[in-house]
Amino acid sequence: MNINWYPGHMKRTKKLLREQLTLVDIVYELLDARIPLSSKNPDLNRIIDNKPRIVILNKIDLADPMVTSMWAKYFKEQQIIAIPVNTITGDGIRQVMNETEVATKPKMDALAKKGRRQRPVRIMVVGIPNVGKSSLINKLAGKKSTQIGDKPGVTKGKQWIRLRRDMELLDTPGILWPKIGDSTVALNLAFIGAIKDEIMDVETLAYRLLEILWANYREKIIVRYKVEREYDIVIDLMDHIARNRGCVLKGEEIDYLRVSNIILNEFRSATIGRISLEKP
Ligand SMILES: Nc1nc2c(ncn2[C@@H]2O[C@H](COP(=O)(O)OP(=O)(O)O)[C@@H](O)[C@H]2O)c(=O)[nH]1
Ligand SMILES: [Mg+2]
Repeated sequence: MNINWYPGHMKRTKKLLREQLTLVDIVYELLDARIPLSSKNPDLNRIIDNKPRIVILNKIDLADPMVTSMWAKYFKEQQIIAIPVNTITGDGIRQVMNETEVATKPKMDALAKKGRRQRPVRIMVVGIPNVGKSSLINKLAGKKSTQIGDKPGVTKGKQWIRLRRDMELLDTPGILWPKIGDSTVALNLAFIGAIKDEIMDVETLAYRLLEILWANYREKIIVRYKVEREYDIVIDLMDHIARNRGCVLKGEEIDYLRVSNIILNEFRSATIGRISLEKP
């Protein structure tokens, strides 16, 4: 279904990830707050082993705040630290740093006890494409951070970015492949734009999204598209939105491609409102 993730590519990605993991003390697992399950790679648990991990629910500015709170609670109940973050504004970043200190303290204390030289905590970011890894690295690095040159024994080309006196970050994130186990996951990833629209034609994709929004976020659709009556048939609702937005071709024919792009774009930019597609 997603042609970019053929087995050979997955195998190479996994190998690289394992190599990167040997270098760090803690992993930041980035998820999209709108679809925390669909944007998760369940294989990561096995690959990380017992390394400390912090789940970062990213793009909270686009997600339904009530649902994001439910997710934070859900992860907490499973003894997993999960922090809602906006990597563009930096909301939640301070909490990430505080939790990093707490989560790595046992290991750093143990090293000190063994008489090892004190060194900064080493961190890396992992996640599927488009979840915000580069944005997070940039935000964490900030302006003041200093690049630290290659170290002996460290994979060539890798750079460490000093975040604080006691923390450094690998400048290249670990890339995870999305786990497209069923069509719901594929759809969720396509809705947020994490995988190419090509998995399905844009019109079907927008139609499927509109079905979900009409069922779960009806109020927002009513307000955004000036809906004035009930629609039992979603295609009729789509026609209404098209006419409302002037997506009409010659002879009063509906321009489905144009209205579909409008719906997808306005969902992805949260112009329709802050919407989550998965609840715990
Ligand atoms: N609204 C919003 N957009 C974000 C956030 N974090 C990242 N993005 C956007 O998501 C897109 C993908 O981000 P990027 O860092 O390149 O993802 P990567 O592929 O995981 O490295 C970019 O357009 C970012 O500007 C966030 O917290 N909120
Ligand atoms: Mg990137």
